[in-house]
Amino acid sequence: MAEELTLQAEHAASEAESLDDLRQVRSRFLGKKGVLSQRLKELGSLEPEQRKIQGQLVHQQKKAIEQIFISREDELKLSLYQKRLDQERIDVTLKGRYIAPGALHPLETTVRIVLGVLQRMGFEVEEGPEVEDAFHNFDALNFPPDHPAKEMQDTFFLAEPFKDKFGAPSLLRTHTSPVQIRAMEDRDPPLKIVAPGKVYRCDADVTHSPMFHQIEGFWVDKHVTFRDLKGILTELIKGVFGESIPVRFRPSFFPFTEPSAEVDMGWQNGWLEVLGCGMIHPNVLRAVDIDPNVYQGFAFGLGVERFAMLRYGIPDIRLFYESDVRFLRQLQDPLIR
Ligand code: 2NL
Repeated sequence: MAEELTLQAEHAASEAESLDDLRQVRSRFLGKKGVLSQRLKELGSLEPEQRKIQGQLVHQQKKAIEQIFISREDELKLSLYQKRLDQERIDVTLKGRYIAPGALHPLETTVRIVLGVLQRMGFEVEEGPEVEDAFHNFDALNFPPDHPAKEMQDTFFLAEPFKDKFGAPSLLRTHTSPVQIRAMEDRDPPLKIVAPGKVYRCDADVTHSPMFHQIEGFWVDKHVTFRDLKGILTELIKGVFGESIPVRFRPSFFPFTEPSAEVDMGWQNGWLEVLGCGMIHPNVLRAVDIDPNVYQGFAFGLGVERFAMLRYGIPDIRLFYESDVRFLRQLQDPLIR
């Protein structure tokens, strides 16, 4: 009889396959209303002599059954742990997945080379909005009202409702000059700033893209002269294309500079135009409340695509925008980050 109960407990415990199961089974034997509690209560109706003998027996039985459940619980916990170990195993010896390292686009590399040379000569880099108003893109730059660049066919104007504060349509900037106009509006000279970024013109062929990149720079202070312009721009071209490259300055015209010049570099017993520049026109300084009798400065602008095409010998501007890795890999420059 007594042995039988222990065997029953052993059997029931071994059938339990989870800790929850086991708890329920255990309470059938050891709980407040369990079999053993019942046995202990029944002792009360026995003779004192019998009660003592039976009491010891029930007590031993209870100890034995408690031990059965403790063992089974240990066994279940161990097997659940083993199961987790098997299921959640990761093979730390597996080879990692290859992640191809990215590389800079040749236009970005070119921008960084140019900015690097200018930063070493004291220029700060500044950026501005690509959607502009006519004042910052044209009027402040001394464009006459009838200048062809302001025509629909040359400039991308935004459709309604994008208007400036005078009700004129907003536009995609055609050069990065507005960044410099904004810098002069916001701060007092001395200012020595270079502005890289995307610009937009209605134009498309092998050397023109409706979106391209420009870098413009300017320096305004009390004693900036045309000699500073020549010295800094000569250093810029030699810094980008090589110390031995010949450089020449040729008279030119821009509405926003006077005098203006085009800069050429020597190439294959001829000359190649690489950038435009000039002394900032007094009207431009006046438009941003700088007194041209106190301050003067020079400014220059260059096309990043043109620089990159010359530097790498690329015949077609569209190659920059096609994301063809066979082209891009040939121009990777591991030294520029
Ligand atoms: C070119 C010529 C140039 C400027 C850009 C400039 C900017 C301000 C005032 C005066 Cl805020 N000038 N920029 C001056 C001369 C030439 O660019 O051929 N770019 C591709």
